[in-house]
Amino acid sequence: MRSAKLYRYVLPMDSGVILREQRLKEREGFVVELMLDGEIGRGEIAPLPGFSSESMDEVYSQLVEQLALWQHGKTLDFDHMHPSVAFGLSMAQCELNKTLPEYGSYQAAPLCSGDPDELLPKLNAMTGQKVAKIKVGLYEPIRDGMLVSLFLESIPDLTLRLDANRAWTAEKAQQFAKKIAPSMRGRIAFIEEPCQVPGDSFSFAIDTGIAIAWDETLQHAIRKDDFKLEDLNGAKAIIIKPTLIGSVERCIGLIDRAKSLGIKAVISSSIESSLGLTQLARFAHWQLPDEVPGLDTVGLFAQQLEISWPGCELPLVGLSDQTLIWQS
Ligand code: OSB
Ligand code: MG
Repeated sequence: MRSAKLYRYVLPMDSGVILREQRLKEREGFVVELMLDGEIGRGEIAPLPGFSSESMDEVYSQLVEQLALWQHGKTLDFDHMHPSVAFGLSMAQCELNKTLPEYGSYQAAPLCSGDPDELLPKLNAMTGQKVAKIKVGLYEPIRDGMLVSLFLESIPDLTLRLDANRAWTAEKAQQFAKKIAPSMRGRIAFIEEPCQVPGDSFSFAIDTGIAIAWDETLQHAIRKDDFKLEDLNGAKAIIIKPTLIGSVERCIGLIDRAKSLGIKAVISSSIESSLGLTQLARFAHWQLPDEVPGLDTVGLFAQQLEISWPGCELPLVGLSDQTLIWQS
């Protein structure tokens, strides 16, 4: 017997500067529960305002339609769903049929968006590879360059990931790079999307020797029917945010293609609740066991949902405290 439940959650949070354009004070989304023969599989569907093209209403109608199909034993066609819906439903299925392993990569790259002093204790607590992520492009590029350079000089075993979210012109990106000594540039694992125009980011990588990663560019390109990863050249890494990309199968396809092209793939958060985030950590460990994922976002929330992120002390609220909006 198949049955399903659909919850709508609202959690207090403060996205701070992570989202740049808008500061989210609340995060809302859906959680599906698929039940079959006493087993349960959950998935989170939380389109991210400013990033996802689908709205909560669109997601709701598609979910109800797809859940009815699932209940009648139909095979779901994830390629024709909104990315967030495809991701959440496919994740619920993976949990239900136990293809998603339990063990997760919970050691995420600590995210620093403002005060560099906050990053130091987090780095000291890291056991394996020391890798942190710093948001740049919020202040003057020269200041960013000096800050990055200071971190690299003072912590010799540190590797940095940077993210400019397309903040710079080619000229500003150059001003940033000038502040980083060439001998240090290799310790910047990559900078995500330094320039407004992808072509400028590509030239930046060639001119400076600082590796780049595609994030927004990948999200746009993948919407096209004739998408090919090899057309997105010039980057050392791609950032995969499953909520913005699509089903588990689709993400695995991208990861496999990236591996065969020698491109690093990094699983990253779209600010899911602790429920979705822990599944992303399990997904990351399953598919990319040697890669630190970009999942240090649970701290933006004031509460966790149902499943706790290991080591996180924020209060946990249950799914049963959220609104059950549909069930079969
Ligand atoms: O800019 O990469 C981004 C989260 C939501 C939307 C956009 C971004 C992010 C993150 C997630 O930075 C954290 C990470 O990638 O490490
Ligand atoms: Mg990014």
